[in-house]
Amino acid sequence: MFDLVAESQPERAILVGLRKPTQNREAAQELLDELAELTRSAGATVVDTIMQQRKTPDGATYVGKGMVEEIKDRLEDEEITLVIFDDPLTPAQQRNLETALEVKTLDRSRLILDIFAGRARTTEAMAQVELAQLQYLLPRLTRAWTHLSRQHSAIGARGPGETQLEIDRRQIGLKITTLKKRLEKIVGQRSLRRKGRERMFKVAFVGYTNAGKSTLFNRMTKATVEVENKLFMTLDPTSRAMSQPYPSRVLFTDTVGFIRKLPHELIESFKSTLEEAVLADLLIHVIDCADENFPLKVEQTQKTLTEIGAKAPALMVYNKFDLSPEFIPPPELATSGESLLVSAKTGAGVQELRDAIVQRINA
Ligand SMILES: Nc1nc2c(ncn2[C@@H]2O[C@H](COP(=O)(O)OP(=O)(O)OP(=O)(O)O)[C@@H](O)[C@H]2O)c(=O)[nH]1
Ligand SMILES: [Mg+2]
Repeated sequence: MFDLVAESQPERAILVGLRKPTQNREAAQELLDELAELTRSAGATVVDTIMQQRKTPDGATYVGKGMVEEIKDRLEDEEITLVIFDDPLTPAQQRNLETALEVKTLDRSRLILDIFAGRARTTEAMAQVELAQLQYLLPRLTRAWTHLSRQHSAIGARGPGETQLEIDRRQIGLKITTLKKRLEKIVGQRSLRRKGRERMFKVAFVGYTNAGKSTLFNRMTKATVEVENKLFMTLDPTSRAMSQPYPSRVLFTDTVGFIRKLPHELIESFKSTLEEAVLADLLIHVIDCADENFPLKVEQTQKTLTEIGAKAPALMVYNKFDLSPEFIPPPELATSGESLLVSAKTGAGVQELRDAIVQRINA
């Protein structure tokens, strides 16, 4: 993947999104703002954002021809090294845009994959991210990916009747198989470890990225998971067993966050990690109540939970209450239980959350 954090200076990026005529401006802008957060989390600087109103993306260049010209004009003036599009680009769009703009172009999926690649620390996370990257790359592998085809050493390097493109595809296919096998092995070890925990009451912290899951997890378990105001800080689940003040042993697990337009390759390859939420007896759905767009993020989280098959009841935990003391939880979002207000930062409401967990265990 691209290294967005250049040795010396961060890359300078322009972000481009589309707004359907039926979509309201705020909703479209909010997705672009989130793309900006993602870009910053990847280590690049956002110079500008562009939104074009269109019914559907242009088949050849995503935005219209005129807009391509407009973007191109701005690249030189502002020393832009990167253009990021908010929707998945087809291989053809990607190629045409890169030819026209003569700078690196990425889409949201690839940017998220890049952030995940930069954050992965454990063998498991690294294998999961690599698998997702290769699965993303495979259908996009075309002759334009010249860095993969060794054109000048073609003589002798070709198999009988095989083009370089076919060789590349086959090698990626083999790598995918190897990675899947390696992950299966890791998953096997993990389920052995799970055996020992079967009798514990399992609580998983889930929610949109940056909601404060790790901060709350740390406060409740005295763990020291790394916390930062960046998207996708946590990739690997961390678990802590606690006895006091609970009636039986409770296993708390902090998990990876969700986002809108999460590449399906990532959900697919992070299956074993997401399993922590699937096996939980209780979900703590952490929500940033200081974020005015929280309802959309709650909806996305619930959608992803359904998609991965996590069916445990959820406590709706509105975090960052210190930033928004007037906040009142909307009852319609609490689909399977009560809502609580907490501040992981100050500790307000955390005792009530513990009490609610005790009640659930006793029930
Ligand atoms: N003011 C305030 N800030 C908070 C609170 N809880 C978390 N934060 C901040 O929110 C940011 C994100 O916190 P994390 O705990 O890393 O969030 P997360 O949900 O684990 O995020 P990912 O792992 O990236 O999905 C950090 O800058 C925290 O310091 C809170 O109760 N109040
Ligand atoms: Mg986290």
